[in-house]
Amino acid sequence: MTTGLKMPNNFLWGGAVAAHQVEGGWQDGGKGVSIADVMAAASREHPQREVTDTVEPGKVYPNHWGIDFYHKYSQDINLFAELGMQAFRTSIAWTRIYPNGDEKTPNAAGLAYYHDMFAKLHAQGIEPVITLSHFEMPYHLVKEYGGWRNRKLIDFFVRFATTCFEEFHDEVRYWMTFNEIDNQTSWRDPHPLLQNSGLQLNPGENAEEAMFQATHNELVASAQAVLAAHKIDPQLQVGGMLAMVPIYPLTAKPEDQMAAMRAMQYRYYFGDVQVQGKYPSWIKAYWEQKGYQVKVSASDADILRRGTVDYMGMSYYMSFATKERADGKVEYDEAKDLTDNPTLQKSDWGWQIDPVGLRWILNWMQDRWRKPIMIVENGFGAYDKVEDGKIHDNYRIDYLRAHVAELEKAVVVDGVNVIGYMMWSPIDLISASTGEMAKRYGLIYVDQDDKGQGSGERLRKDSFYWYQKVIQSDGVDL
Ligand code: BGP
Repeated sequence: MTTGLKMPNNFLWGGAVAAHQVEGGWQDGGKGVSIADVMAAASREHPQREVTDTVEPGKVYPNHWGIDFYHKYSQDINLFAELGMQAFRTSIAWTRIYPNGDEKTPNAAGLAYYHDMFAKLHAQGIEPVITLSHFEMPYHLVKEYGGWRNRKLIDFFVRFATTCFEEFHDEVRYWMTFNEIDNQTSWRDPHPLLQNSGLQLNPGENAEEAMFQATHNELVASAQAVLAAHKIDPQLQVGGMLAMVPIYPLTAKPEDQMAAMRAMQYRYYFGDVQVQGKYPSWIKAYWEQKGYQVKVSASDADILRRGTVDYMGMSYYMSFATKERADGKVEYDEAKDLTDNPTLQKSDWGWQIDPVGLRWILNWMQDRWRKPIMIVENGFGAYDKVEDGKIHDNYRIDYLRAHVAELEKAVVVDGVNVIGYMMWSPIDLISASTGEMAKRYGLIYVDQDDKGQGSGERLRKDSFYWYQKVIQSDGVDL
């Protein structure tokens, strides 16, 4: 055992999933088709998940079955309670509430499903924490409207959010609008765009300009949702949610420092807008230099100013480094210039492991935004082996222990206002980037392979017992 620092009594220890990665039941209860439902698993021919217009025979669509949480949530919540979880983060699948996204009235069966899930959680003393949009928007909104490039999406999203706040405000206090809205700055890879904002690029279209417009519309929708929530119930806490990835300068060379600062500005302007209610100054200069015509109306600016978030949710998995560009230009495009940090080890999927980076980024967020922070994802994807019904996942325990230790220093030593830690994930689920089951994150093993075959049985891994003690001891027993 390692001795950690005691965390505050009201600190929320928990675990996180997203609806499309666990629920399955993709056509049950009147659910519509989401973007995740038409994403085939990555394969050798398609190293990134392919989006197909219809469900094609021979392709694997793992989100159709998830881990069957749609039917098994009661038993899984019992396991979460045994683990000692105080909070459970999931998303409300938009397509269960508004199957196509543009209906006027919600689907009663979808509302009933989440009412029942929240009742089960409360009966076990577990607080639900809800994301409204987690890579699972209605596919109809992509096909019919072109995704978030279209301002009509603002109204559809706000209608969905308002329905959720009205329905569930007595059951859910903590909300987040868009999961990892910032990962769309990696715009050269089409997937962040498709998964987040349903953006399919037109031939010849400038991807970066399209990204700025779509995400502007999302930011306005997010701010409007915050305003709607506070009007319905001033107790509600609505946060943004960002993938926090420290981008360090590779060396002490001033040009490398400049490159790293630019990369951080570029990725985290979303947080600036959501917390400070306006775009940072660099962005307008940048749009002008590039000749981008991003439509930001006066009323948008007013909504952004008023609809600032109550806290910031974040995921943390890894860090990157960057250096001066070969052409000497100081550009903003982060995706081009990220490089490995030679001081760090990587996971089997090439994700660089950096526990100290968590303490670093928590301090950075506190200094920049001065809002409460909720860690709503942090975990380790790995291949697991079952031996005599046991899973000895020391590598996962090592990862989590090192990260929790740094989180505790950030809170206790540095005074950063972190209100919760929801690890990813209490239970194995479908990987968002690859569609694999084999990339396992869970403390609970699910007997199921990449094709959905297996008994579906749940087994407690060694990490389950480890995290149980962490929670019981308020973070002291690491
Ligand atoms: C985050 C997503 C999650 C989750 C996690 C792990 O970006 O918010 O949905 O999947 O990453 O990523 P992956 O499943 O691709 O390994």
